[in-house]
Amino acid sequence: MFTSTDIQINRALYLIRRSFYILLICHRKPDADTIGSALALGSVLKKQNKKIDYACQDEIPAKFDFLEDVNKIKKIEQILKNFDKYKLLITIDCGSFEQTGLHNFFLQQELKMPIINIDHHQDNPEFGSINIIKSEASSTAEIIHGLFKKIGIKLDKKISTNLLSGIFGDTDSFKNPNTSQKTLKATSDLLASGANLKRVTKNTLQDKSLSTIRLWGKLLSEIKKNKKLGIVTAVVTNEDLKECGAKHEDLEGVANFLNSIPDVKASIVLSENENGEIKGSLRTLRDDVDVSKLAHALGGGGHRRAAGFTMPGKLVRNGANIRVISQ
Ligand SMILES: [Mn+2]
Repeated sequence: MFTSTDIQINRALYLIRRSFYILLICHRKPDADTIGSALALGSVLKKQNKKIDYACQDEIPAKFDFLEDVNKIKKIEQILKNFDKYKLLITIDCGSFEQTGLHNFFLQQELKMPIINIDHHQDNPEFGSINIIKSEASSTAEIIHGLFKKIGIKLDKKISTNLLSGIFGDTDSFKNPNTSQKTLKATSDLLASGANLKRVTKNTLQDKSLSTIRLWGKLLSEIKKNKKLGIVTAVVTNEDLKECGAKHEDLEGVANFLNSIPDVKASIVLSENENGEIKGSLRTLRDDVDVSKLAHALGGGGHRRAAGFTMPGKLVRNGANIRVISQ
């Protein structure tokens, strides 16, 4: 029996067959999943004699330099000039059209080419012409691995390592509850195809700079726990970032780390960004907590176990306390 995903996959394959220039889009604030998945899919498409470009709104952080071909990912501005040559866009791990960064340049309806949207975010609004969404998958890399298997693509070392990086990143080294039997089967298959686990673990686990560790030290020393709700909160102001010589991206992983405390139900990391906004990152490891509900209530979104929101406002220190001033 055909499932609706099979139909979407067949339609996607048809679109790919008839398109020569294809643009693969990584989401803004790129992570290992969007980068590894895009590069893996891109190298398979190149083997099918397609002309592939990769683009991302934001600069790719240096910690991903270990991924082969990562230097081929361009900023969106660099590919705008000849944009109409692309006959197909494939968005990778983008939870919404805004996550692609393309909305800064086009309205979606202005785009002349179809979009294949491959993603695992639970609240993906299916903005593509074709949507291959599996919210039960640990990562987009896991979905793409499944697609390759289904259509009989042979994986080489490079493709396997890129996909493994995506899975390793999104499962937080297989620690997050999104790690399923399917995830581990896919991982095992990637290892059998030559994925370099050592390269992935080394580069993923030793990815913190001195300034990151300083920033973590500062915010960890000030965390607060709400005993009644079992929520731990950490707060970072722009001042803190400056003081530690750290960047906003250095906060990645803190919200997960706070769930190391055994009786914690969920964690929230509130941080200021340069645009006068407060960003909230919510994480839980528990099955009976859905942090996306709180994120939704605050105008954001995400998964049951990992969600976030952004709101205009400031964080103001008042002695040992921090006040959230929303605008
Ligand atoms: Mn992902």
